[in-house]
Amino acid sequence: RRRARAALHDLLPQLSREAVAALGAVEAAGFLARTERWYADAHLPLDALYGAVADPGGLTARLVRAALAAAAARPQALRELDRRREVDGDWFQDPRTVGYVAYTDRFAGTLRGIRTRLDHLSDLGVRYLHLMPLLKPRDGENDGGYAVADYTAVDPRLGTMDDLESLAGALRERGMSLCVDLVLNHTAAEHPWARGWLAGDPRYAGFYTAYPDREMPDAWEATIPDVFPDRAPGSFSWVPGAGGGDGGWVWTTFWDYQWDLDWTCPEVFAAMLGTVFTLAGRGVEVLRMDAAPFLGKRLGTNCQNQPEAHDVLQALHALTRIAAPAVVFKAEAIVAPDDLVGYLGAHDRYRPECELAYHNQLMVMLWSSLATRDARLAAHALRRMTPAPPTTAWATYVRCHDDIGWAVSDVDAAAVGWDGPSHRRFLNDFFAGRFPGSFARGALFQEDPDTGDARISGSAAALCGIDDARARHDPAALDAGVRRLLLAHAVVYGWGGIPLLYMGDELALANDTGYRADPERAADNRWMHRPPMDEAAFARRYDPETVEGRVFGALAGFAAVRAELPALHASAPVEVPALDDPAVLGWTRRHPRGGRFVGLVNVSDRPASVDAALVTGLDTVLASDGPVRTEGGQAHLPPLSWAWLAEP
Ligand code: OTU
Repeated sequence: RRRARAALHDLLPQLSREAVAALGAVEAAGFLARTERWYADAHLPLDALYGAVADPGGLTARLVRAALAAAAARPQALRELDRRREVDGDWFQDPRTVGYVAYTDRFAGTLRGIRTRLDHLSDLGVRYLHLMPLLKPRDGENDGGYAVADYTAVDPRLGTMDDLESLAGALRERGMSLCVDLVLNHTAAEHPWARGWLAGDPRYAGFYTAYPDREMPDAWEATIPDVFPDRAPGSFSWVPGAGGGDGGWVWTTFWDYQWDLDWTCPEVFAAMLGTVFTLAGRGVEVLRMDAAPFLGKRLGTNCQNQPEAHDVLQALHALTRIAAPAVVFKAEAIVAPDDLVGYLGAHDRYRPECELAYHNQLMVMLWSSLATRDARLAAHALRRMTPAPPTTAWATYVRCHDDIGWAVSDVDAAAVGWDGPSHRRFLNDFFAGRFPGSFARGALFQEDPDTGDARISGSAAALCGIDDARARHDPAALDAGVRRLLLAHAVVYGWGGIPLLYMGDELALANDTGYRADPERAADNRWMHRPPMDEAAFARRYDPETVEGRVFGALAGFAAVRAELPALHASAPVEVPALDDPAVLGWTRRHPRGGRFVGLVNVSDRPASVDAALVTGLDTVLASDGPVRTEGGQAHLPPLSWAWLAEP
């Protein structure tokens, strides 16, 4: 830290002159204040990452100058946004913030087409729009856009960079922030960096890793679990011509056409920082840091959640604060609960990192509770999690575009008397519809023949029992399915943080089978829960007599009620009380400005109750079945019901 301070001291006089020349005196004052605030947060992780191969002071100074150039190139409207965010920097923690996630083509055809859907987003209270990967992918299979061939161009099927910029502006006028993916761990094999590296271009030396024989790949693979065991086992792929000789084993954690960047190379860091600045300069406000856990590799480990992954994120984050203070980071780290909070900066060093991270533990626990009709595991696991730091927020969600991996810790399972592996096996059987009496119609994803592990695909509606009930024409089962879907969203919207609504879930869209006819997608059943917008279902959204109308109306209501509850500001800690009835998950929040909040859901098909003391003095502000009834010292919850209560 002392050395970082000394390096900053040496840098400042010259940097001040450069900043005044580039930005003018007024803007320069802000830039220099940000540099002073964030310099050490960049220097220290850069030193940890690259101290052995580069002078950390020199490297940091170079990158701060890149931040200055990015600040100088920032359009006026974004500079105004920067000023605004210096005032309302907690916008992403605000209970008015609701998120929506969609594939541009499946939602609206093109980036320009998104304009026609803005009223739909406003109806749902959306203030944050994540458009799934939209940068130019490789031709052919592209992993849903996660195999990027050019970070500086938009997929021509969706539009252009100028379209992206003007969409970001249109969203901003509506108070909506645009979130875009940044794939950090790998590029497509066709990306210019990969082509340059393969051709021996010195500018890309060290960008990727190749080994001439199996010795090192075997050593690494001994402890690295497979991400895609059924079609892409192992973490290396043979590439002719790689490594300067006949060929080499190139690091490919995911599909063989996705080559892992080598983050031990400082030029990779500089190049990716340039990408961050490009997207920020177009008006992207939230960067979703894809596959964040995989950035640091250490022999003998699972090569996830290593200290280097955090160093990379922290250094990128600090430099982005200097260049474009309106921009926030969201970590995509779908990992075990104990590893998760680290991406929000709650690790041993407590350095700022991402402002947002996916709460996959809450997501997994919702599905586990619905399957078992028992909330004890959820209550236990959620209660013992390290709280999110008060300046950060969870992105809470019921369903995302990926498979569901059962992040149930063996310790948590044991605490409620269950066996971790058997419970995970049960969840796969249940959601694949193989367990007797299951209401779910999902499918196994990436079943591993060696370990028996698998994950689950399927739309939220299908996993809740709606598809099954529709197929059987069973109105009671349909009602139960709709209740499950809404109950899960009642938790996600009431937990605090940004609730993310996945396109189609507001209309309870069923599993999509269309992908099977497309050779580029047929082998990846995650496409069953990435449907195109169903225009007929969309047209029914205002009709409360339809399933679509019921779900849409309820979710719009959740957003409207939530917006008025200061206790749902993400800075307030969430607590999970111990309740007598195993069918009930409860959570409480207290905000100094907005008093107490209690959320309750009954995940079972029978009536349940909790001690009325928990809700004494609170009003029901939202509920599935009218105000919560208290009687005989108990508060009563009908089957598959939800309720939010708050201090009047
Ligand atoms: C992410 O997911 C994306 O969400 C996926 O759609 C991509 O296929 C993948 O990266 C590759 O770019 O392992 O099964 O902890 O869960 O990065 C999906 C993070 C994944 C991983 C996540 C990854």
